Amino acid sequence: MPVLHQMQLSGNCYKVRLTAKQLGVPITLKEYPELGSETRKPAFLAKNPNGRVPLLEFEDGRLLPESGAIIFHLSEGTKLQPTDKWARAQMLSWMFFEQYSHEPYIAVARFWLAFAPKDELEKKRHLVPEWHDKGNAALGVMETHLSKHEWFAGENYSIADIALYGYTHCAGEGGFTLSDYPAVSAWLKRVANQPGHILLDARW
Ligand SMILES: N[C@@H](CCC(=O)N[C@@H](CS)C(=O)NCC(=O)O)C(=O)O
Repeated sequence: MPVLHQMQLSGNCYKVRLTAKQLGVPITLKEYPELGSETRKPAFLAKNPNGRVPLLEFEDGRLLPESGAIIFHLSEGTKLQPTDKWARAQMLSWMFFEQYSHEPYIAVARFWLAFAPKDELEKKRHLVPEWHDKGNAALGVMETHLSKHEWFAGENYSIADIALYGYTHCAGEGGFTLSDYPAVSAWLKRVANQPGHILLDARW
């Protein structure tokens, strides 16, 4: 069975657990502490030189890092990816948006404000306004799209929704006010109502 190297509280790892659960793909979890830099030690770097989770390790030894690539691979040919060529391009477009314009601000604000040691946070405090400005800009882009569409790619729930749900649903922990975004808030409920949905902190 593939092993997901992961941290339970990471939204990036949650995307993989949610995708696997909704597709019925069996995986086992290997947990790493959120703090302590375990993923920067030689044993882990030998598996992922980028020193980050999620990392999916297959039984034959193949290793796949990056949440977007992992959920894309797991869901290939399933209901979680559109078949229409344009909708598939839209799916990837939103997944790249999540990685460049959303996660670096919303996930980072959440980590430092909700989980990092307070003395470490103080060293980063000057960056918080920028994280909030850019994170709110990303939420605004999502709000505009969701005011006119039910889902991010095509007519159905897909891995683009999972990728964006990972850190949007818990953005409040990073100091964002989700009630300012009614279309995003309604979409969060639609995602949470999908069959097989699991919570970020659900035990495996
Ligand atoms: N782009 C990567 C980001 C992965 C990432 O930032 N992982 C964090 C946890 S959310 C991590 O491994 N942090 C530990 C470290 O950087 O040492 C993805 O989407 O998988």
